Amino acid sequence: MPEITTKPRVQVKPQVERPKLYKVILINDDFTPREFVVTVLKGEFKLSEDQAHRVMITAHRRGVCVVAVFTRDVAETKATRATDAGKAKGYPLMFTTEPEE
Ligand code: TYC
Repeated sequence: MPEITTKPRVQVKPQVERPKLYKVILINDDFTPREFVVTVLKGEFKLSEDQAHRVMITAHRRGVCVVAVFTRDVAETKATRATDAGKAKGYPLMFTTEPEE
């Protein structure tokens, strides 16, 4: 009996896909004290003093800095909480989110 082999014509989509990841971005401003930015980065994003200082100084010098990458919900929650921490003190500190390429 001859064996007939067939090739699937369409690519099968994997059943489980990796969730899309979102960057949390820190925006520089002229008013929020550096030490406060570092405190928020340590508290909300669990960065060490050294990591938090590097992220803060990068945003200060370049205008923006990627803080970390999370699933969408986590990124949005952390960005909102960190922005609200600044608002509560009257600072214009701002964190945004953006999907990873
Ligand atoms: N530029 C602020 C200052 O000189 C410090 C700062 C750094 C604020 C990073 C926000 O995302 C920021 N006091």
